[in-house]
Amino acid sequence: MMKIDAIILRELRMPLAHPFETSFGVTRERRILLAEVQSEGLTGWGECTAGEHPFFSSESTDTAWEVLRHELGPMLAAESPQHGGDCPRIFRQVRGNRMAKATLENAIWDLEAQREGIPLAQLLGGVRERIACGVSIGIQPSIPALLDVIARELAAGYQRIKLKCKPGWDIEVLERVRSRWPEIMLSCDANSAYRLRDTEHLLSFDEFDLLMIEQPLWHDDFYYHSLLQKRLNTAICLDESIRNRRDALAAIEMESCRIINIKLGRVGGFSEAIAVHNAAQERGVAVWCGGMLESGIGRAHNIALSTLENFSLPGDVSASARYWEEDIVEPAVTVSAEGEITIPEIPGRGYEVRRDLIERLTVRRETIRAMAMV
Ligand code: OSB
Ligand code: MG
Repeated sequence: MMKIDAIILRELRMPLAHPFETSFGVTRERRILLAEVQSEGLTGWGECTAGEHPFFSSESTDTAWEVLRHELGPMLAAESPQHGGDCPRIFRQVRGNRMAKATLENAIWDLEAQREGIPLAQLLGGVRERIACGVSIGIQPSIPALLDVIARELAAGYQRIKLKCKPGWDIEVLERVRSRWPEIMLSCDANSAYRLRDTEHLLSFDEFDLLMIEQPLWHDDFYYHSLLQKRLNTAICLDESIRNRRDALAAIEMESCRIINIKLGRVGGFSEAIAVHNAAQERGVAVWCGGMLESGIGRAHNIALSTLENFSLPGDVSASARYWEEDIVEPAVTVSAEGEITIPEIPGRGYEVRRDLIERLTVRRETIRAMAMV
């Protein structure tokens, strides 16, 4: 049993090293919500992957803060969980708010790994010593600017290039990239920027030998993606619409996609991420780990998750330096010239937290404790 002594919520402001543009907007600075869960002398950390605005999903930094502060934090503080996997039961009364839930559940898994004295990857059932890394490249001011970024990422060793796309930043971009690099592993991510009337246009993506096209249609859809997938040779990968194992089963059954992106926050934490992973594996569907511009804490969790067997495609799990001048973990996450991250062998999340830096970046904090017994 892990008695919870205190849960400390913080919001940090972290400017990105480079602005990140998707079909739904530009991010220049992250508002990162961290949870520090203290239990019997150990500290587990969790990061909320909600965006600054409810544009990727319905959660945002502010909604997650409220739900953590008033609902999930008090629920967890009143319990003494044994495993990270107990959290879905503890939080079952709260509907949705999966990114908020994942913040605390992942911190408990981190705590549990420390208590057991084993790496988090091992606690999760991971089998890899190294994971394969790709990059997600935002929409750029021009095609030449994009080509420069791609050249730099390939030189750094990344194994797969994913391009953010939208109407007006797609066919010509893919043509130019493919003609310069005919052989690279290439994919694109529309973040729901297209509609069914764009089907003919989307079919022309088949020319570019893409590994996949991620979430072309509505953020909450399976059916229309299945209609599109029937006509498209390129594999569809679903991101936004997969909220849990049942969604993964529905999408696989309906043939809405051939690949699944697993994000810890989007599915509500490690338990459900493992469940999605297993469901996909049993049905021969490959998965990879998505990213949400995380700080080193969320990144450490993504790295550990990516060691599970069916994470067979390079993830959007890249080096700290691509995002931050200074990351809040020590050592920073680095990627080898072969485009791999080596899994740390120390207990817990594998990266130390830089408390001094976190303190400097904190703009608000709140402590939650169990109500005193009367
Ligand atoms: O759709 O995968 C996405 C970032 C923010 C919101 C959604 C997405 C992304 C990324 C970035 O693609 C991945 C990364 O962290 O590098
Ligand atoms: Mg995506």
